[in-house]
Amino acid sequence: MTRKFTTLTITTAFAALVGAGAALAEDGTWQAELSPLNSGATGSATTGTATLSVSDDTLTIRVQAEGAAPDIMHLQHFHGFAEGDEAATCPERSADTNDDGVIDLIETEQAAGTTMVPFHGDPASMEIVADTYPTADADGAYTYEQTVSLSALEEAFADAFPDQELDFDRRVIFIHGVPEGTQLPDTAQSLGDVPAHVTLPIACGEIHSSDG
Ligand SMILES: [Cu+2]
Repeated sequence: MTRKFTTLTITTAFAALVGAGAALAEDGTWQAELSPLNSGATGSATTGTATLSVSDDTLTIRVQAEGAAPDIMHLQHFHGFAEGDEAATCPERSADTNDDGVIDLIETEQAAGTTMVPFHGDPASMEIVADTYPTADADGAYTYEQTVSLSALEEAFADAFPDQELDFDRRVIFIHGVPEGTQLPDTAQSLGDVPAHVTLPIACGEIHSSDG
């Protein structure tokens, strides 16, 4: 009698585990407090809050930013390491390895890894170059909100980064972009043909689960 009960309990527990495993990411909420980067070069301190909420197959991404350069589009993404299980961190002052006074996109890579998921009109497209990133208002503020099919994003992410899962807890969020014509050192590096003023990081925050 006792044995039968135990077997049944284990079977039920196992079924529950398998069921939970079917969803790659569990429901929950993650947050990042965004702190200014390169404010010496930009002349303003960009701050903000990003929230990622997963409910069933819906990921809702919200970013509220202020102190960004007004009236221009701001690239924003989460970055992380494409290999291994290292957690990305926001770059410190010492990340300016060529000592030109700015931490450019390439100089963030040692601490934060690579550009992963864009927060624009279609994150699951994984297209980094796009014109649907948010634009700051005349006061340098913007609110971005986008819902994404979690399964579509996970599929696209797995194609781009075969050894990785979304793993928000190991990622950081960057906001980029200063006005064209901002005086940047010639040594400021960028991504491919994209001008350095577009990708210059202006805020960064590490993502943490806010579910305790
Ligand atoms: Cu980025």
